[in-house]
Parts: sequence; C-alpha cells; structure tokens
Amino acid sequence: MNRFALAFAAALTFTAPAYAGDYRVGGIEIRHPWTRPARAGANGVGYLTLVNVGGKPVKLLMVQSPAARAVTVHQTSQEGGISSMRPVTGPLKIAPGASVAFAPGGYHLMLTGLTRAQAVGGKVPLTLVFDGGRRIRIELAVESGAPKAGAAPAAADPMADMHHDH
Ligand SMILES: [Cu+2]
Repeated sequence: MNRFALAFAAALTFTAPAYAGDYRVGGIEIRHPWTRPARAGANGVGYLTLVNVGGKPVKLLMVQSPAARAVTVHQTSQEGGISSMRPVTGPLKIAPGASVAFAPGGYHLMLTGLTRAQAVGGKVPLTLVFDGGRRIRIELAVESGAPKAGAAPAAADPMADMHHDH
C-alpha cells in the first residue's frame, strides 16, 4: 500500500463531524446524538437520527457503551392512550436514502445501569456496530431535553423515569 492509500484509509475511519455534534462515516450519518441527565445506576436513554447517505442498505446490529451495563434498542408505542416500550429484536435496517429517528415517543437507545452520573454538558461514549464490521464511535451530548413547541414537557415523557424490569 502506498502512502496515498494509507492516508485515504485513515481518512475513511476517522469520525469527522459534518458540523457540531454530527458524525459522518462512509455512507452513514449520525445527527444530534444526545441523552438526558441521570443518576449513576439508573437507566439512561439515547436519542439520535441515523441517515443512510450511501447507496447500499445498512443494518444496525448492536450498540455498546462503557457507560452502561447494557445498551439495547427500544421502541415506544402508544396504544389506547397507554405508552409502552419493548426491545427491538433483530437488526434495524435502513434503506439507501432513508433515516431512522431515535426520539422521545419512538425508537430510543436504552442504557441499562449507568456506570456514572450524567450531567448536562457531559459526554457519553457509544459505539454503533453495523453489518460488514463497521463500528462508529460517537458521543451523546448530555442535554436537558427541553421540549420542542407543541411537545409534552420533559417531565411528562414516559421515558424520563420509566423503570425497567429486564
Ligand atoms: Cu426503553
């Protein structure tokens, strides 16, 4: 491999933010990864938007973090006015040009058993593992999660204090 090829390979694996808080690696873009303040030992949540900007389908296989005992993909659903959530089994597929939003009320990353407290302004490391062995390391920014206009206040978010039995 010549020097140019080495430099090119290094550039491909480097996680360069397109703009603050965003990541773009190969054909995958990760927008606004964030989490809420939480106590050590509690369960945390992770929100972000995954965009497939490449030409091939991608599959999110798993998510890992040294900041939690386990990380799983959950989906919140509303049925008959009752909010519930369940783990998403199997890989999450994203077609070329498509995106998946992890946001309050829908998909979210469940960080079970936080190893330390998360305070506003902090960063929580996370690794997204995709098919083909691609691993993307990101940081969730700890934010207070101020609701957008028209959204329920953060305190009323069912995820904010939800207890997990698994
Ligand atoms: Cu959950």
